[in-house]
Order: sequence, then C-alpha cells, then structure tokens
Amino acid sequence: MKIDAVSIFPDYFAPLQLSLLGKASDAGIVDFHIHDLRAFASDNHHAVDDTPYGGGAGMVMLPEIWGLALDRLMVDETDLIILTPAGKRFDQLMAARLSSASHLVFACGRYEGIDDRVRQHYSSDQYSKRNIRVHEVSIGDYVLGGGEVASLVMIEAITRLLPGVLGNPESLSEESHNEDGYLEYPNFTKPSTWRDISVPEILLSGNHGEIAKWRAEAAKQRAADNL
Ligand code: 6GU
Repeated sequence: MKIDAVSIFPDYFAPLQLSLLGKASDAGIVDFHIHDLRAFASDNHHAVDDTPYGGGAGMVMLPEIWGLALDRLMVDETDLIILTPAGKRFDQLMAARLSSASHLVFACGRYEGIDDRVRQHYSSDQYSKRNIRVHEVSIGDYVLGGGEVASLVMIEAITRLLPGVLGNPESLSEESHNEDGYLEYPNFTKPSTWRDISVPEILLSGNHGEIAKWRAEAAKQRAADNL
C-alpha cells in the first residue's frame, strides 16, 4: 500500500518510523511519502490560507495550493481522505475497508479547513471514472488543531490490518473492537496475585471451554459498563 500525506507540518509524521509502522515500512508493506504543502505556495509569504468569503472567524486553506499538491498524487485507484471534524466518523469498519485500498492520500487541513471546492473537484466524474474516491473523515467528536494527528490514528488502525504487519494475525480475529463492536475481555499475566488482587480462578484452570465462557461474559459486562 502506498500512503501519501500532505500537511504544513510534515514533522508531525515522524512517528511513522517507530514500532509496528516503522517495521512495516522497512519491510516494504507500506510506502510512506510525506509532502510539505507550503512547498506549493508561491507568494512571498508562502501563505496557504486566507479569510473566508461571507465573513466569520478563522482562515480557510487556499484551493489553488491544494490543487497543485494533490494533482500529481491523484493516480488511478486512489482514495483521497480529507480530514475534518465535520467528516464521517472513523471506525473499525472504515479501517477494514480502507485496508484493501492500494493508494491512500491524506489531506491534512488546518485552521477552519480546506476550501470546499477541493473536495468538489476531486469528487467529480473525471476522477470517479478513474476510481478516485474522496472521503471526508473525522476521528471523533472533539476538535483538533488539524488533521495530522487524525491521519496518524487512521494510518495506524489501517496498516496494522495489512498482511504481515502484525506478528500474530490471531490477535486480529480475537480483538476487542472487532467490527461487530464487542469490547475485549480483561487480561492478566504473572504473578497470579499482585497487591492482594488475584487473577480469576477459572483462568488458571486449563478448562478452555469455561475460560471462553468467562471471557465472553466479562467482555459483555465491560461493554455495558462503558455505555
Ligand atoms: Cl479529522 N480534524 C480536526 N481538526 N479535528 C478533528 C478531527 C479531524 N477528527 C476529530 N476532530
């Protein structure tokens, strides 16, 4: 999978070199390319934003500069993800769907967002005919300073689903926010008693049927507690 990200703060993406993502990148499973939006700004101040038509607070990112940055990335079979708190909520199902994409482009808005004509332009027929799809995505109901951290969240959730990224693929099928929305059961390791708290007896029993039943019940209880 090829992943491009466009941002005025490319340094935000340094964590892509760490841990699982770094290994996936070294192994050639994902190919990250980070682009500095400001490189496409041509005026003296390298401005990337201006005041909104119609008035109001904040600044809006200029369509011309985004067009220059994105045009060369929009090859056939591309999913363009525009990060905005007004987008569709990211979840495990969306992560799973995007994990089968061949090319993702993350457009990280700052300020009050990107001029909406950028979304409109890349959503038009000339692009959909080439299997270029546009998604406006939010990672949750709170406001961040920009789309960079949201992109990192999405990239981590998506790439760990790629074959070969996780050491133990079983942890994928057993895991908590499995697309059906079940929370995982609580986990314990050695020692069997820590600060007077003992691990549930059943987990030491070796009875796999009873253990599975206990875990299903504990997971349900936890999900109910978190409502
Ligand atoms: Cl994608 N962007 C911003 N700025 N804030 C957010 C978000 C995105 N998702 C949740 N909050």
